[in-house]
Amino acid sequence: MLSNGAPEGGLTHTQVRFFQDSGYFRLPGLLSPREIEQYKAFVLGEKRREDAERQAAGSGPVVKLYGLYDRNRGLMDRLIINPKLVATLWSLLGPNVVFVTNRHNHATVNDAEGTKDEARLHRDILQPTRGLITAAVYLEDSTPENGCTRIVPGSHTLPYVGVPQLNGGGTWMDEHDEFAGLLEQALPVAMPAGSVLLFTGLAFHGVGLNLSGKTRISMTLGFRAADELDAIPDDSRQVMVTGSQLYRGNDR
Ligand SMILES: O=C(O)CCC(=O)C(=O)O
Repeated sequence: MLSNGAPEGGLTHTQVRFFQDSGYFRLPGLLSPREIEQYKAFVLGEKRREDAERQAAGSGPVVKLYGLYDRNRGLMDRLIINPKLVATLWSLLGPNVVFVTNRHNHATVNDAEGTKDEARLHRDILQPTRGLITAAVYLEDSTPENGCTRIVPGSHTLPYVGVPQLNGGGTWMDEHDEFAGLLEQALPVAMPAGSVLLFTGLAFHGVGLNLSGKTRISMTLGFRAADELDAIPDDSRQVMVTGSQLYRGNDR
C-alpha cells in the first residue's frame, strides 16, 4: 500500500493525467489465458441459452447480453475485484469505488449481424456531473478487422447537449449538428484478449463494424466513485468494489 492508502500497481500521476486529458486508458494483461477461457465459456453459455429462448419466441440471436452480474455473481465478483483493475480505478476515482449494475453490465458478441445497429458513436451517460468509467474487457483479440472499439479522444470535454436517446443510455453523436465535424475523428483501439480499455462515459465511442466473419467477444462494465451526497445509496443497483459508501452531506 502507498502512503495515501492507494493499493500498489495503480497509475502514475502522468498516466492519470493522460486519462483525464484523452478520456481513455489501455490496460493490457488483466486476465490470464485461463480466466479468458472461463469468461468466454460463461458468455457463450449464456448466449446459447438466451438465443434458444429468443428462437422459441421468434426473435433473432442476441448481440448484447444484459444483467451479467446476476447471471453469475461469483465469477463477476472475481472480475470486479481484480487487483490490477481495482488499483487502476483507485488511481482514477479515489478510495471508494462502486460497480454499477444498471448501466452496461453486459457482454457483446460482435459479429457481422450484431454490429449493424450498434456501431453509432455515443456517450454512455448524458450529464457531465454523472461520473462513470466504462471498462471494456476483451475476451478475444480486438482489431480494426473484427470491430474493435472506436473512440474520439478528448471528446469527453465537449459540452453537454440535450435530447437523450429515448431508452436509457447517453447521447448519439450523429444526432447533434454541433458534433458533425468530429464524426470522422474516431480512432480504432486494437486490444489483445485479456486486456481492458477504460474510458470516461462522456467520451464518444462505439463498437466497430465486424468484417472478419468471426466473433469479437467482450464484456462492458461501469464503475464510479461512491456518491458522497447520496444519503440512501441503492444497493440493489451497485456493488462496493473497494472502500465504503461514505456520506458527506451537511443536512441540518
Ligand atoms: O464493445 C465495444 O466496443 C463498445 C461497447 C459500447 O460502446 C457500449 O457498450 O457502450
